Amino acid sequence: MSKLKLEFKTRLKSHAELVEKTLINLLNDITVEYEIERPARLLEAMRHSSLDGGKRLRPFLVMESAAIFGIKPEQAVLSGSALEFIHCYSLVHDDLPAMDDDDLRRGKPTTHKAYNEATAILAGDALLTLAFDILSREETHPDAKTRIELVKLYAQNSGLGGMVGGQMLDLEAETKPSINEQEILTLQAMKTGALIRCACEAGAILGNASRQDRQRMFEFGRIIGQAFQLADDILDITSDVKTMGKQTAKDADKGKGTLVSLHGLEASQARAKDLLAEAITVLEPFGDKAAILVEAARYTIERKH
Ligand code: GRG
Repeated sequence: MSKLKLEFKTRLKSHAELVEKTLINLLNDITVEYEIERPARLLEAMRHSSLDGGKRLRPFLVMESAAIFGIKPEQAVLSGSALEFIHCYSLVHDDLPAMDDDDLRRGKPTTHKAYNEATAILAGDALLTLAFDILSREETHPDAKTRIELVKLYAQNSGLGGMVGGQMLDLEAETKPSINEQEILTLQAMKTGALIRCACEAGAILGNASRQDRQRMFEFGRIIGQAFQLADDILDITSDVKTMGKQTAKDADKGKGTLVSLHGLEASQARAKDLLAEAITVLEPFGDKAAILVEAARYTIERKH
């Protein structure tokens, strides 16, 4: 393994540990400022939904994007954790019977299976709102304008014109006889890509990057968001439930339109490689400072789960 790959793996692990510690702390029993009480069952369901699992890719991207602009992991971890909570909420709601109706997530029973539907809905709601509480806190960033910018970024990427909107398009697509490439790209850019792009741009915001550099991080995030979903669609076919910790072969079962179903496996694998090359080109102006992010892009595409 190359020295760089090893460093990437070490950082992926150490960032994930820092995120885990932070999430545990954010979900402790003690109420904060305006809270009245933290109901035990809801807190437990939120812990079940977010602790001890997942690759923590989104917070990793926040921390490593911020690192390019001289921000330490400890200074970016709260923003990363807020994004991870939004991601976890989306998984909990996506697994509900009204949506994907899944029993397994991150190798564990889904939240509605471990608790019940009502509790899972509330756990998702509370994770989402907690994310915005975190963003508003001074510990997240000392400058209030930066915090507002983060709030706007997270809200717009996770809501109507981002992830939630993408999920709506995805549900609608299931009822249509066919879906074309542009429709697939749009819904995937929203459903999955938006949070990944958000992670990369958040790093630039935390680091007070120039307009041009922020645009570069936006572009990098857009490309790897697309690559991430492509990899997910490929893994849906080539991997198994044990490796993924979630049900596979779902897209084909549902007759779901994906780029893989449209172009085939080989062409999709080639497209993923092209996207990696594009992502690397975008990072070129940052030189060695972006070496870990280049590895992150590689990992996004070559990951096994
Ligand atoms: C319900 C509002 C709402 C949105 C749902 C996230 C999502 C949108 C749907 C999940 C369905 C899905 C499998 C999408 C493919 C990409 C994806 C988000 C995979 C899971 O992300 P990973 O691989 O998961 O980063 P871990 O568990 O590693 O965090």
